[in-house]
Amino acid sequence: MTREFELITHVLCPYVQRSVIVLSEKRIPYRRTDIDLANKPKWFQDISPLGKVPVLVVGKRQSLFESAVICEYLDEVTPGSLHPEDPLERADHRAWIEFGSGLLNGIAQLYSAPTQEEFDASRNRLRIRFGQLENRLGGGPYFSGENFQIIDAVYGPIFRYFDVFESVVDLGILENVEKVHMWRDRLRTRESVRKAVSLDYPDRLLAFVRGRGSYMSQLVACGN
Ligand SMILES: N[C@@H](CCC(=O)N[C@@H](CS)C(=O)NCC(=O)O)C(=O)O
Repeated sequence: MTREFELITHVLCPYVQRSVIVLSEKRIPYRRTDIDLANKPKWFQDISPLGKVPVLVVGKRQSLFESAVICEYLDEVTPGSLHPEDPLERADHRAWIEFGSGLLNGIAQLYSAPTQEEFDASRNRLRIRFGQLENRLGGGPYFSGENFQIIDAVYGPIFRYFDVFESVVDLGILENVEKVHMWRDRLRTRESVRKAVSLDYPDRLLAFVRGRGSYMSQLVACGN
């Protein structure tokens, strides 16, 4: 494979982390370019139809957007596979990857909720979702058993939010979900997952949440 890859990223973005983890798992060389999403460069807007990261620039002319698409593409153009061979199982993984994107939206609602009432409502919705995930999981250690796959790259960044949040505030969301816990623990120690963010990620994430002016901003400020 002789293509050159550049990943356009943001330091906090969980969708970026998915692509970074897949790049790392498949040992694909690439260049990473962080951008400021509050001040998007014109060249970025030209290659990102939705104005979102990640974008994967392939060679000199082509680029891809949407993290799930990027992960599958990277998987397909390199040896080995991080996606199930069986079409039904693959489709099921895609569905649960989408479920993971829903969880990310739920987490954003949680840390952005302006009032305690809305925060509690977001928290309850997330509890229900993680209960559904618990019911779907098998014996582990990864989503589909022994092998780390794209879907594991999707959930590593989701659980990372809770690692950081729970270091300063007791959210009580991931309760009574034993399989989720075991999966989360396994992902936390996976090298590709650990190294998908910089060492100062927890501080940056907490600073970001403190700056939201939300109910959770206050909780994080008190607990820190
Ligand atoms: N569905 C997209 C979501 C990507 C996304 O929401 N990225 C956020 C950062 S985490 C973004 O770039 N937001 C910029 C904006 O909406 O202006 C994917 O999977 O790639």
